[in-house]
Amino acid sequence: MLFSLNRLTSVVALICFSGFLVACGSGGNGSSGSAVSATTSAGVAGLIKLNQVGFLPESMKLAVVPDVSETGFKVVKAGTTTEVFSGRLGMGVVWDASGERVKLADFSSVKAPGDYQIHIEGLADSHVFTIAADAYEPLLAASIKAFYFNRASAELLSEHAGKFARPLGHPDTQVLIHPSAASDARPAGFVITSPKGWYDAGDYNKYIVNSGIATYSLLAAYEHFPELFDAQNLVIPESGNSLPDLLDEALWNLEWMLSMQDPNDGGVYHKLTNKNFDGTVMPHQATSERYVVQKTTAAALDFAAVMATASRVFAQYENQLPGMSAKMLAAAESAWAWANANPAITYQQPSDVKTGEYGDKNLADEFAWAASELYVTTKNDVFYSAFKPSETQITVPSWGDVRGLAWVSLAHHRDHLTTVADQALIAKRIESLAASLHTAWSVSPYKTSMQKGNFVWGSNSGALNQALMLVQAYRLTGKREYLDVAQSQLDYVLGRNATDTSFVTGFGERSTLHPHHRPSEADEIAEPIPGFIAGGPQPGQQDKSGCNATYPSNLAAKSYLDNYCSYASNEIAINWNAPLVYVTAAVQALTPK
Ligand code: G3I
Ligand code: 9MR
Repeated sequence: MLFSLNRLTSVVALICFSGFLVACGSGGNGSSGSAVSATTSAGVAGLIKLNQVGFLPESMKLAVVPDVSETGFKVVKAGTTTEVFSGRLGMGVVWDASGERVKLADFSSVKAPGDYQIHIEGLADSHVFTIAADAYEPLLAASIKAFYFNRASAELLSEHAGKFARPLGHPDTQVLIHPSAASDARPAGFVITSPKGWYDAGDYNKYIVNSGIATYSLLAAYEHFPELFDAQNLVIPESGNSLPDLLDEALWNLEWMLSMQDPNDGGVYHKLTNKNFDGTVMPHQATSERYVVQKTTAAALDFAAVMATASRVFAQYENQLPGMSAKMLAAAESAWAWANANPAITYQQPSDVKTGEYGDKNLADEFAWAASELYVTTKNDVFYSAFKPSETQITVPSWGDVRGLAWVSLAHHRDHLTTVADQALIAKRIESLAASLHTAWSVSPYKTSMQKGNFVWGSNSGALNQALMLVQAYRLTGKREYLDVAQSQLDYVLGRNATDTSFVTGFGERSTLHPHHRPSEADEIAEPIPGFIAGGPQPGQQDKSGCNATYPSNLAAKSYLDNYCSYASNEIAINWNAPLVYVTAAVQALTPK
């Protein structure tokens, strides 16, 4: 629907609407008639691609341009021919991930606030983009508000959810112990209560492993950039209480996670789920029986890491939440003890359960992450040894590989660690990863640190988690290039990619419209719920046998299908939105004013 002649107007309306819901600033895209031609002409390969949301005045600003014979480009005021800047295009270079030869336009020196387009003779003008000091405020708010929209066990009222109001679904007050999770104290069929939490993704199940990295990333955003969140009003039910809204939102999931721990032994159930995925229905229409399934070592360790983190974050809110910080730390410690007593229980999907697995056979990274968070929170050197610093390498985080998060927390708290902490090693690990990502970016025709092999399920979260790690290096060293590469990764998910798509619903002139997200599909509202990032391109196409639509390309960076059927490229997920929150906040907080 947004690709009609009224496309631009509709998008602006949607952005303003999402702004209404999330207390938006003035950073939405401006309007212009000429941008309409950009997506009704030559096809995606012939388009100028850039971050469709925009830039801060001091951001690095790049666009990717098809390999045309023109050697120059102009920045014009949106919808006009009024030139504000002209520059030279780089050389045409082929990106193996997309099979395209492209040139680069650098307009970083344009800093005056306003709405602009890139103009190149013979090409459609680019999408309209904004330069503004508050360009990312609506995006930051909406990317957090998306978690509210994915709350389980909650009625969404119109005063908070606008037209996306919906009845309560999945109360999860009558959850059965699955035979795989049975114990003497809680045999199969025993009923527990485990409400709240966020739906994992486009499905309605709740998984501890994925909740772990998602909740941590939000808590890290708060720990690193509290000033951005302290006064933020997300228009959620808790707004106006004495906690920042971001922490209220995180607490919704933390309370659920706490209920997933068996108080009898400290073990943590791997997931709370139906036996089968729900159909395409609204939450209140999905009424299958719910189970907690198998206690696993990964669940216990991710739980321990997040509870240890939350314990130190909520320690400053003792008056508002008496006892909560201590309760979280005790929960972390008992989960840690359970994991050490049961160090190799990997997830085995029972034959009668068909939902997501988040199975992981390598648990060294989960042990390292839990140990490091417990160390940072308690300053007990035993946990530093358990972290095994010299053996623990650094990688870009994902749900199945969380060791990078351990280094993030150590680096952030480096001035408050005990003497056993190897400060040089912490800095070396962070910088070595950032340097390799910077090298990849330097040689990338699209100026992204995403390489062909990075296009796996949820690739957009890979791009953002690369940025999250680069941000740590910038915070540690102050080297501007690391911030610039992080900006590039944000640019990538907001439109400077081979699909010409801003993958965040409601943001950008051509954004994801049909995510694999049951509420967005079943609610009979044309546009998707705003603020969700789609998984993104990846060539696996595991969903194609069930899709009537065809992927436009098999190439890694172009293998993206904006269709509800495409759960392998177009689902949304909490662990993909969380680094969007983190990176948007970081870029906003760290870019020089
Ligand atoms: O890591 C390997 C990589 O080494 C290899 O080169 C590549 C080749 O395909 O595969 C990579 O593994 C992929 C992995 O995602 C990467 O994280 C697997 O093929 C791929 O099947 C796996 O997909 C997972 C998917 O569930 C299917 O199990 C996604 O990570 C995971 O995010 C996704 O999670 C689902 C939940 O199960 C249910 N809820 C929705 C959620 C999001 O789609
Ligand atoms: O909707 C499910 C999505 O959340 C999962 O990520 C995905 C892979 O596990 O599976 C989706 O469910 C599909 C199922 O696997 C196969 N039948 C079609 C379902 C989508 O409607």
